[in-house]
Amino acid sequence: MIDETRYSIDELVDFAEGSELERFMKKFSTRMQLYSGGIKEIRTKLEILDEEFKSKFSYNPIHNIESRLKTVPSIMQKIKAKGLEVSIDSITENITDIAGIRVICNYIDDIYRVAEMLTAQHDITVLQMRDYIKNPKPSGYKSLHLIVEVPVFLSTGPVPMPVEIQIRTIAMDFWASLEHKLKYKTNNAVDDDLHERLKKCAEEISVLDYEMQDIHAAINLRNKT
Ligand code: 0O2
Repeated sequence: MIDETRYSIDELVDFAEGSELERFMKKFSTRMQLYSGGIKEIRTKLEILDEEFKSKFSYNPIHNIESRLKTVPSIMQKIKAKGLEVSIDSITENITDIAGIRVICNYIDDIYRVAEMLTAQHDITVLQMRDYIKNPKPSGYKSLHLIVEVPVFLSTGPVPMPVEIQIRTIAMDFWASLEHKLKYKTNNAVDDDLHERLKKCAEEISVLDYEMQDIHAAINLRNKT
């Protein structure tokens, strides 16, 4: 899993902080396969729920699903930034977003509907839930964040794996994606006035989200009567 060609041996040895390199890499690679399994499990669950919803109510709550496995440099950066030991055990214990899934919904209500349907499943354990929709981040960022544990079945039995799920609307995703790129391009040093403008955009987008949801509900009601 580790792309050794991109790093000097010194860097990899430094990453593994004294643990025997080959052993570290083998263990790391096995662990990454498990995270990848976690993504597949959750993705399948979400797809099944979306299809079931569509067949019952002729409507898909999920617009699209994206997933990613955190890159090795990004994991190393995060564990070092937290000032923690660089070891498999420390990474396993402290980095909970190695397996990440982003669920883009059409409307705000769909976010909570999807979260509820998923977390009600008996093999899912919710480790953490952060509602940045009800309590947006100072930047204006909105999203529902869950960290769940899902069993990945190996020949030796199930292994519970943590997966971070970010659920948000198309509008919230539009803002978060552009804001992330803008901050990344400027090395996170966004001037105060630009920060305020970005925050204002997030608020305006939120008004649109609620308005679109109201229109959707009104149309549904009209179609039923
Ligand atoms: P990436 O590359 O997206 O994965 P923790 O992960 O718990 O150590 P934190 O910040 O307490 O860190 O977790 P939080 O806030 O629940 O979620 C972090 C993730 O949310 C980020 O991942 C981003 O994806 C997203 N996020 C949080 N705040 C913002 C924001 O202001 N703007 C945007 N665009 N995204 C945000 P990473 O690890 O930073 O990066």
